[in-house]
Amino acid sequence: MQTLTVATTPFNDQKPGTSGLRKRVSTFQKPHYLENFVQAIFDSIAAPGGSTLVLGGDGRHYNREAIQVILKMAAANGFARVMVGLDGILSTPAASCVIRKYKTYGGIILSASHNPGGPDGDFGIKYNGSNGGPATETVTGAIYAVSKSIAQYRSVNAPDVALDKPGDHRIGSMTVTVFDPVADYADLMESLFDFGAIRELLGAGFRIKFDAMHAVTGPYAREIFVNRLGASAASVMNAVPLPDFGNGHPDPNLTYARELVETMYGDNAPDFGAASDGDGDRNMILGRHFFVNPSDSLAIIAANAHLVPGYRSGLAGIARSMPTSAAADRVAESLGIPCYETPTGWKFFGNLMDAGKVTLCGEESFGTGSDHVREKDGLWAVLFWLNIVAARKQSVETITLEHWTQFGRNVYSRHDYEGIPTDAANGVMQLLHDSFKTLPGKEFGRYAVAFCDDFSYTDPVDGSVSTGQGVRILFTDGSRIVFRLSGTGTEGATLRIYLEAFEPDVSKHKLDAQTALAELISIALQVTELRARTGREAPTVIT
Ligand code: VG1
Ligand code: CO
Repeated sequence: MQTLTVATTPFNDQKPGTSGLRKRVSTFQKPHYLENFVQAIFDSIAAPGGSTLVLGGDGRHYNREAIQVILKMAAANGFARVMVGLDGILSTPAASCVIRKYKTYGGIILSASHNPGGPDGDFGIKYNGSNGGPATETVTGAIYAVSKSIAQYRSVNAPDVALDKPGDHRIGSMTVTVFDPVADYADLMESLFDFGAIRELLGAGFRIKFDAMHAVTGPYAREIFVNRLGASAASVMNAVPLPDFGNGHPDPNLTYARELVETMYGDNAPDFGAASDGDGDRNMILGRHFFVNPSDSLAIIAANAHLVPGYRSGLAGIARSMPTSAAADRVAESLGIPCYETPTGWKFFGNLMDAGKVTLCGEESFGTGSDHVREKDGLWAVLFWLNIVAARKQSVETITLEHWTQFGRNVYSRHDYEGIPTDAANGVMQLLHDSFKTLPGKEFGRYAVAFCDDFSYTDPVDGSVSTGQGVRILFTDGSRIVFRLSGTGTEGATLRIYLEAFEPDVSKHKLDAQTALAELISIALQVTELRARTGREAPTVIT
């Protein structure tokens, strides 16, 4: 087989963001764009000859084409085997599971996660290492550096591989193994949770609704909920992965998972609702007429972990991203275990899990997971909740209210302003930085600013430092507002405002979060001059 060395010139915009490189499909379709980035990955990771790579994606537009390109490049770069999910499908947590189970060198995941898909939508690519987790900032920095000076990439002349035919195929001396993307993952779930108890719960008339949002989790949810747990086929909606996600926005939140939300808040609603995102690593948990905030979900999972077989022996620790509420910290304190605060993005949890410092991790952005893999895991979180409900025989709402009664409630909300002009967004962040000196001591109604900073993190395992991870304004009563610019968008800028206030008073626990946080919301608008600077009257998404 002839190896081709193709001359190329660098693109200047291949810096991986919060989770890999995300761009418009049309950008990835530019000649050499994908190839350059893949070669930059291969050059940076320098896998020894004979290594195995895992490859798959969330099924979005351009998934199959990209896989064929990457397979040929892997052959030319000396890989002995690539394991590809059937039809090119592999959820992000399943990819992590397979990398770990088969001890491969690493994997390439094709996904832009919750971003819309289709020819006019987004595409994405990221590299995960042999621990199954997203490459650390050191590795993504190296990839970016190579991408800026790349002069050639390697490929081979070979026919496309039939991704719909399970089994071994060959490209020259490299084997391509097309495998069932669901089985290993479903087996792992069955090893962690009490499937017997959940089956009994569902058999006793407990009704669930899982929304796969026409994204990758459809086949996984069918196998797990319907085939293995006996739920009715109607329990899984939008279960067929589509390249454009049915024109939807595969982001499981109250805005974009509207169909499910309407079902769960409607008449005769099911007992339990959940949804996942494009690549299957996020989760939204709903009870009948009830929404569980993701920060609370992490805390409730931690507080109830002793009820779940895979976690009965106890938790080493918990980690949460900085903007995630401190609800989990309260649980960690009561369990006598450490709680770590990391920057946004799952890549920061890997070292803590590998070092055995934490068992559970979570982000406010509908991401929860544990050391069973090295990614956040949507269906895992759904199964965790079902296991808790089966063990406690209480509704989602009762479990949450009882949790708040015991620990107090960290009232929480995130306001996203999507697609604002980059200049305006940078101006807002600059204004906040400029206010660091004058804000402390300032009073806004019943709130007084204690201090503000731009969060930086020193990894306790490898000592690496990540700066500029989000502006925090902390108030004297422990409330806070956090401001960050998104690192996953592809158009303009997205400003995220995270609001949190602690409410110990049980009589106020049922208050709507927006009402309870109204004062903080208005402070956030005031200190950012947001309306004047962006012309926006309201957030795009509130969660
Ligand atoms: C967002 C979330 C972050 C999450 C990241 C990847 O990043 O806020 O918590 O880890 O998406 O999730 P950002 O930079 O846009 O705020 V996924 O499911 O898109 O891989
Ligand atoms: Co995702």
